[in-house]
Amino acid sequence: MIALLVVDVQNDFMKGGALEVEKSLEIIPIINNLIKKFNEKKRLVVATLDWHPKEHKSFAINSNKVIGEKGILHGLDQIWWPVHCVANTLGSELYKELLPINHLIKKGTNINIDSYSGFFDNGKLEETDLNFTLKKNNITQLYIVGLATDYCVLSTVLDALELGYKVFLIQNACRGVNLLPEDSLNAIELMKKKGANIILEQDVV
Ligand code: VGL
Ligand code: ZN
Repeated sequence: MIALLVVDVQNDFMKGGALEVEKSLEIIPIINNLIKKFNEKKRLVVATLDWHPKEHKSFAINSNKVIGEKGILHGLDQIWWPVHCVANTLGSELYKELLPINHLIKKGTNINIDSYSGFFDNGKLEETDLNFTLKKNNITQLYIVGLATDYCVLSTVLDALELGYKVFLIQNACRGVNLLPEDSLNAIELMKKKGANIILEQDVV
């Protein structure tokens, strides 16, 4: 069975949000087309939500660091982010123009460790319900879209491949942070090298 996985399409990553991803509005109609198509075919649609306590240590201000710089958190490489996607705030809600999605998976809830992938935290210490939900629905193939290409989409795709899913990354339904201008293209190359099929929305049947 096939599922659509919508990664972190939340207000804080959209225009005017705390961690705005450039051109992220452009992917909304594309993702909505996909949601419509999947709903019509009675296929599963799942969304992940970046869902941080306000004390989260990935926020520069909570670790006495500078936004955008690199450091170490919980023994792992970390980029210091602005406060974003605080649980139960407007910024953490799914973008209002996105069609409704029934299955929601929250991640990033442990203050001491960041969580880019929808499956595990960055240290693979804890697991979300995502793999369980997919397995319960006999999903073997994943179409993945959303934000951000170079962080949460990348990590989610790599974990999905490791877990044995056949993965289709829909390139025109993703946008990246691009701290370095080439980050998203490098992420796409890496996903491809690891076995993801890089496609466009038009290719989805
Ligand atoms: C994300 C940075 C921090 C993402 C989440 O959704 O890609 N990026 N938290
Ligand atoms: Zn985050």
